[in-house]
Amino acid sequence: MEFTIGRTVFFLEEGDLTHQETEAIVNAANSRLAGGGGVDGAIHRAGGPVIMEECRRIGGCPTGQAVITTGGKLKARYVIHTVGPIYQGGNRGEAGLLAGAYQESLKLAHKKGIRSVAFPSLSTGAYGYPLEEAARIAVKTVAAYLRENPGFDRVGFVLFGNQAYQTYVQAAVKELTMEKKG
Ligand code: AR6
Repeated sequence: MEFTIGRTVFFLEEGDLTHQETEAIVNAANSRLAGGGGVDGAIHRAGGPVIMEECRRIGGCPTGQAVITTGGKLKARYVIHTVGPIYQGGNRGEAGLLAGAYQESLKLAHKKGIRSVAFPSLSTGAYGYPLEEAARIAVKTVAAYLRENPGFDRVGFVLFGNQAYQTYVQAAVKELTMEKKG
């Protein structure tokens, strides 16, 4: 599914993020940049050891921030590693940190002149963020950033599995329809 936000195509796809041909893909990393399971594991497996070598040199990334490495053997030229919050009930600043992870990833892409970016659903696997609430924050934050920063051609989400895909579609329809109404 695709929407237009300013001059940017905002897309939602079901699939595997590691197959994306956007200039950058975003990794749901941990603050030590130590690798792990989920999308992080898949990215390092598909991209090869050069990504981990760069992660080691960078050393770490605080929650809600982002860093960038090469994409190694991936089709994407870059991997932006960001760290979403571990969900602890919702009263520990999780929403702000999750929004921050999306914003900082896009800020870093923008600074590097990257024109297309694909995100996974940050924090909704091992980090336990409830999917609907995370989808709402993700779509709202990325859409707001694209409205204010016109430098991107394509930005969107690659969702793993139909449930995640449908949840993001619902969040996007709601958010972008509300926008049209005013
Ligand atoms: N493509 C797209 N989405 C994927 C893929 C894939 N190949 N694989 C999994 N997902 P998670 P988190 C989805 O756990 O919750 C790691 O160990 C998955 O279904 O990858 O932010 C890190 O090292 C889920 O919807 O990330 C950290 O320690 C979403 O990606 C920790 O997990 C995020 O799930 C980060 O946890």
